Amino acid sequence: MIETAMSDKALQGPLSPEELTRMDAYWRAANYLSVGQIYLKDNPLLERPLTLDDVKPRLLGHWGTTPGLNFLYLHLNRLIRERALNMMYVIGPGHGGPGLVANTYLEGSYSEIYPHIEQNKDGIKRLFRQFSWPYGIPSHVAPETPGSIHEGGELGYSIVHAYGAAFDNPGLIVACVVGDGEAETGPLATSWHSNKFLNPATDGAVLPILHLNGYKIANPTVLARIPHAELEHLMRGYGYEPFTLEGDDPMVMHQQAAAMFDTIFDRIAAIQKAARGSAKPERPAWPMLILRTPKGWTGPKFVDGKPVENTWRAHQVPLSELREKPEHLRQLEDWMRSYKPEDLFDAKGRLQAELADVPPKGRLRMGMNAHANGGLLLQALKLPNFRDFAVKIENRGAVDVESTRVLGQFLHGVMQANKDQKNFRVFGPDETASNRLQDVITGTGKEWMAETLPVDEQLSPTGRVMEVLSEHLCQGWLEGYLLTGRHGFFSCYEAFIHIVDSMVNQHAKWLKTTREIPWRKPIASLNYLLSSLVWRQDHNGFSHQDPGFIDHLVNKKASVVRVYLPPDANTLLSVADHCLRSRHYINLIVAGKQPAPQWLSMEEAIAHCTTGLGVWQWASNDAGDPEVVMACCGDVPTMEALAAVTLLRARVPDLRIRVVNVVDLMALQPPSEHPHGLSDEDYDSIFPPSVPTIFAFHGYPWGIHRLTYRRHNHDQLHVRGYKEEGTTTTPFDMCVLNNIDRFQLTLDAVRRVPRLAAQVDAAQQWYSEQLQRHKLYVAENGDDLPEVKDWRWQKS
Ligand SMILES: Cc1ncc(C[n+]2csc(CCOP(=O)(O)OP(=O)(O)O)c2C)c(N)n1
Ligand SMILES: [Mg+2]
Repeated sequence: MIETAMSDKALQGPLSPEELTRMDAYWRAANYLSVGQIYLKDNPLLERPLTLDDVKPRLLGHWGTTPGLNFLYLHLNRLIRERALNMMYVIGPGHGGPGLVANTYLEGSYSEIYPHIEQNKDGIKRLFRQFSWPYGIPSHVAPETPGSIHEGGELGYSIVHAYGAAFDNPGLIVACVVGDGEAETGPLATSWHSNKFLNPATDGAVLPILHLNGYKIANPTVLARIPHAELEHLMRGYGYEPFTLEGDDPMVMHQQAAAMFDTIFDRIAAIQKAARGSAKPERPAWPMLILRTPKGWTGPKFVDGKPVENTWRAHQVPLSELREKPEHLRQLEDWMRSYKPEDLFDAKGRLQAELADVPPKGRLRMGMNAHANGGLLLQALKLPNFRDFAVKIENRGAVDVESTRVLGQFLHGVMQANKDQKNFRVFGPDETASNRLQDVITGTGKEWMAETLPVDEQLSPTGRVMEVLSEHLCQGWLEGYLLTGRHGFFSCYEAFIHIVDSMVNQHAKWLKTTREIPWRKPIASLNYLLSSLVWRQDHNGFSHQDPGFIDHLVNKKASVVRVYLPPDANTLLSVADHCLRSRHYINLIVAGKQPAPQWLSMEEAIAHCTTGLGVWQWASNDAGDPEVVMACCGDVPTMEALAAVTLLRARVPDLRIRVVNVVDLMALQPPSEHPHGLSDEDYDSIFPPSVPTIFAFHGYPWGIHRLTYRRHNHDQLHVRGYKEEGTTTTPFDMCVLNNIDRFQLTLDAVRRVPRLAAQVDAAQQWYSEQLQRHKLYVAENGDDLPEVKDWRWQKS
């Protein structure tokens, strides 16, 4: 029989003395198992006095946030059990990994997923030993942790992930713990606004819980050191109804937490009921909780004479010199025994039977929530036939089309086909229409729960296009949406996608790791369209010119990233269809929105995308034996390369030119590096090792060198690309500034083909004249030379 002394105050509240006793014991069990994971490799139930042999050689982990996380998990468990709620958790301070491992172990989900971690003494010993241990489990709420979609390693994304999970999941409640340090980050600060995009009738609920333990690693937190009223005003200003729970007496806190959570969940239920019975749901003031408890609650109060509990010193491992200071070992033992493990576990190491009913059962356990293993719930998208959206090609390059506008029509088809299934959304930082995808908005509108005015267009509380001027929110919402088993598409200006570089890193890590965890099922890929490209920043200039996201992604694990640069609308359609069907990748599509020539019929486009790169026979005259390969990747570089081919033909009519276009960038890498890599034989037959290749690339030229440095023709590969020269100027002048223009490519070819050595001086002279003509013309007229602007492809 577990017994606990109680003050009068602790008896006041919704919990009966028995339930209060049980809940506190359960919390102690979670805290005990958390401390055990950080410190012990043996003697898991403290059946004998603790010795240094029981302690891990390296003490790694974070205690400070953990008792608060355990407290919240406990009280959420009670709500789930009493109300049969469908709830998942997102833990911003995911460094409190031991707490989540402890709780999923106590509720049984951990042992179901990892049967070797049994519900007995041996199991607890393994549970302790594996934590932060080589080839064991990481110290954070990692992909290995049951019930998680969020590692919380890089702080700032908890709320945005929680909202992404809640969209289109009307039955789901996402409890989201936000660290008070985490709350200082930019992405988190803007994430509160997600409530303007959540429809209480058709989406689920997010309960943000600000974990105000007062400290970060080495400092107080801003939100803990402003007057409490100011903090509540801040939350009200963000549109929430704040509830505050503050204290450090566990029994009193349990009662107050139970009462407050009852009120909060009544509020959520009332909001949803009202919205779901209304023709026009309004934006409610959703409840949020401020939990003000000590950092390192219930841990050592003082160590070496310095205060630890309720200070930043509690952040990681409060007693870290066990080997040097016998006093520390004694303190650790006292600390662990203060939870009374002998009351919590039976002689075999099983949780006492009377505590077994504290957590919910089966699928209701947060560690077992199917939404947190989104691949389990994933339904394939219904895709219209992308061929139906094809651009007709009568004469190659004869008609200009905005390729992304065609994509927008296809995406509109995708949106309509999945209207009832409600598992597809498009995200963008206020640029969907600017990137010419506006057709996707038609019929469904843009999600908007804030005020609307008569001047507004296409805003709707049930919109499926998500537009907010925060790349962080777009990225994070989409990640949360994908991780819970849905599909999406993110379009962004090329230069500004770098804002989420770091978030992409984290998502790529998640994908890489989960691929290796058998119980995690594959999820839909994260699809990017980058448009408003470096070469066509007519309105903006240098600030908007940066193709470096390609380089950023290429660093990631080959099993995770795919990069496509379709040269025209039909290849773009084929690539987009492929990406929407794919699983567990990050797909990057780079395609222009400006009117541009169209090259391939639909069937040719499909064949080209299937091989990833190939010879464009219709543009080549090499008869299988080229003297020069003109390679290109990206829409503008493709046009310049083809224009250079026409100029070369005029200068050297008998020059045997091969044109190669690359649509799948990773095909350039050897297959040992990337699964899309062309075999060396195929590569050598396309880029013969002894033949010079002039390569016009959309991005930074070094990227191509890096991908091909092991290829046999690498010494013959000469790449032109963006080299950080730019301003507000004409489209062709951008090419000239970066030496990727047709005149330069023509000169490059003449220079590199040995047979043309005698012509190099003349070609150099011609090149200088062209540039002079170009410069004078654009400076005088503010526009490109007519022969450039009106250039059209001609076969001969
Ligand atoms: C973006 C980011 N910057 C810095 C860190 C390093 N870091 C890890 S924990 C931490 C303090 C977090 O404080 P808080 O959010 O209050 O968490 P808690 O107090 O609950 O541990 C910091 C700065 C990080 N993980 N992510
Ligand atoms: Mg904190």
